[in-house]
Amino acid sequence: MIYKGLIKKYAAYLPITKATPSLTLLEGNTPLIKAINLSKKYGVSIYFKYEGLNPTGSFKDRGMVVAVAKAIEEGSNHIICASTGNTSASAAAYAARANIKCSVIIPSGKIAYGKLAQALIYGANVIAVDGNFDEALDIVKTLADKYPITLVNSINPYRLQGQKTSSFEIVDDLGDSPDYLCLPVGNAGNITAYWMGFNEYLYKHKCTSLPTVYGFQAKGSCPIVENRIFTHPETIATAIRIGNPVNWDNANKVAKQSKGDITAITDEKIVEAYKLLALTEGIFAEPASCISLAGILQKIQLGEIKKGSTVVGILTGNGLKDPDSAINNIKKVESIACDEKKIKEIIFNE
Ligand code: AN7
Repeated sequence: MIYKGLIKKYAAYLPITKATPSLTLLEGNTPLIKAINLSKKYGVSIYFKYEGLNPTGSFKDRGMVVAVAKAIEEGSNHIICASTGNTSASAAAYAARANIKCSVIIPSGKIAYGKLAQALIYGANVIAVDGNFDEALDIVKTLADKYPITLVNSINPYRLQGQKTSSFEIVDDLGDSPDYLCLPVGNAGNITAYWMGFNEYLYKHKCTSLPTVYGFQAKGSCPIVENRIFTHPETIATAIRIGNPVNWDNANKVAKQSKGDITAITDEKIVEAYKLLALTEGIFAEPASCISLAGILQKIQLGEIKKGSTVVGILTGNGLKDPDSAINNIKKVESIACDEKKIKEIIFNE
């Protein structure tokens, strides 16, 4: 059957009515890639859900397509969000597709270059502020309360509805839930959405069990782990540089109900995993996404992820979003004369 996008495919599971406009960039339907080399090394079946292959290069498209379709159904012609980058790229693309206005507020200097390029080329009204994500979100909430403009951050319940469809795809691919699900946590919308998805599939007898969910925050930006607001969150993983998560309570509920937890990973370990994923599996994901692999390795080492089990790590965003992180973390390329002998020496001596 030809794939017609997430809303069509999962209409029965989504808050869709006859009045919901059909909107799609053919989001979802992303590959679940087995990490063949890492699985062999650790004796664990490790799979990656490569959400970086969505139309704007991140998982945000799943929720955004539903949020924008519902906004239009409800008569809105202008959406707004605060963003660490990926939400703004996605909002801008779907607004362009649907022919409505989009305004995005981003923390100045703290979003990856590719994401900024996307928001601009899709024609959003991009406002960079001297402040972090949390401060930008406060303003967006106030504006959406006062004026006729629809907020599409993950406070908007349609976002999580769309995002839960990734769980359906994982179960459909594996034949059941994995033993463990590992993913990054920023605003904790995604972890909440995945849990909803697995529970809904369990209720509909599409799977027989639920995964243990392990969420990971960056050490310099881990409000849920330390149970305090971070007023100055810092991490190389700018996507999850969030100090006061919207879905904080839900993240704790998911951890408790699934017998998992939310733990912190240092930037050093994130960068290690970022390189390892590309080098050993040929998969390029942005730093925030690679916290999933860093977390998997930590849980294997601690014996919490057992040998012989099945693990799914969520790679939330494409590595191409953030070329600076790659270039800054690998040795510099020096240019030399275009000379066969010199090049030969380098190639065979490396
Ligand atoms: C690649 O774009 O919050 O825990 O404004 O871009 O659901 O917030 C991005 C979050 C993980 C965290 N990985 O997901 C934004 C934004 C990537 C991300 C997360 C984000 P949530």
